[in-house]
Amino acid sequence: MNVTIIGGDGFIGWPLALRLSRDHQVTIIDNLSRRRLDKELETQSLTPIALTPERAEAWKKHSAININFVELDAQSPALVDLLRTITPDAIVHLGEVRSAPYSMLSSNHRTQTVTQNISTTQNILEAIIQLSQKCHLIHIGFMGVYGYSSTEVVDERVSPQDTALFRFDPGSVYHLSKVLDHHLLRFYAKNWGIGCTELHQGIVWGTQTSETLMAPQLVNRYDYDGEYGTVVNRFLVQAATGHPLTLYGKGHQQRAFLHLCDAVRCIEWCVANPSAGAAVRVFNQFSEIPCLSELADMIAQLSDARIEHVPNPREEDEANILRATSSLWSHVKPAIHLKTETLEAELAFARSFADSAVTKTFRTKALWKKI
Ligand code: USQ
Repeated sequence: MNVTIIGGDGFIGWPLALRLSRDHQVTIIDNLSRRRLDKELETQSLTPIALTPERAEAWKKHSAININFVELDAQSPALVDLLRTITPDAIVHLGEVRSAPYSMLSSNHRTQTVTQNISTTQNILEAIIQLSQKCHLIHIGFMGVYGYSSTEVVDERVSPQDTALFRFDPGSVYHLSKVLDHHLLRFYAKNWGIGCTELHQGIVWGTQTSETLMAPQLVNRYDYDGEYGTVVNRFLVQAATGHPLTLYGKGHQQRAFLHLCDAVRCIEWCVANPSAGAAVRVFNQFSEIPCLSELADMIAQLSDARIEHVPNPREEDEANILRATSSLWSHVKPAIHLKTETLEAELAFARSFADSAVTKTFRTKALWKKI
């Protein structure tokens, strides 16, 4: 298959590009905005990531596989002509501003997240309807779109005729933009017959996959700062650098999690098994739902780190029960779980780069109520 990954230079996009290129012809389209955001946030990936052409060159050297890279903003009108030359059978859309705290930093960040994410998704859908061939769109949504009440979250296929909506209750502007994306996908599927898969992922943790481990220049990015770092990877770097683990509020929040290797495997399965016909197929994608204080305890025990109950910068229930299932489990069983041995290996990896951590970025600047 011919597969285009929009946002293929990012945290999930890069390891996904490497994996898919083993069986498919892969093109990365990326505007490299995630790298520029590091400058704005005065942080950097814990791991020293190579420039995109250098990464692709290193992959070619180690695997003899070519990955095409085109630097382009997927909001650009030039996207359609580019896709006409690529003729993709599938597009994986990871090209969005992808952080809940970042989206809540200020009025500008809220506006940027909504406008950029919605216009990118719509431009991709517009481009697909101009293509002369069928193209399956895989969009990455997140479990956070459902919110965290006690209602069970099931995934399902949504036919173009369905008028019932999922029960969405986003907790950040970023998650709100994913809800708006969902409506775009449904409308384009209904009206133009586009086949879409939407993956509602849990919080992805871990950094490396078997491919990114093959050479130092292939290493994946590792975010740990207060805006782009997600909770497990943040706790690991905090523990690795001898800092307290910043548990927000009571820590009785339950969240869905997934290791990066399993995230890549799930997307790989969706590429190989497209959604049939005109519909939005929705899968939840996670491996387990622990409570944050359990996670903090596990990492604290491995490292002797102290747990600090930081006043919660977010508007969220600090003691919820999340009940969810995933129909994707009957096709792809998650293989890596949040347990002592796996966290120990991740902690050792974080320790090997601990000297390069910019520890002043551990504190978030994103306050949910800020005007
Ligand atoms: N938390 C802490 N301490 C920290 C950071 C976070 O206790 O230092 C808590 C938060 O209050 C929250 C939970 O950990 O209750 C998860 O926070 P997170 O930053 O790891 O994840 P979240 O804000 O939900 O959003 C992140 C990414 C987003 C992705 C989402 C997956 O910003 O890219 O979509 O994870 S999900 O939440 O399943 O939708």
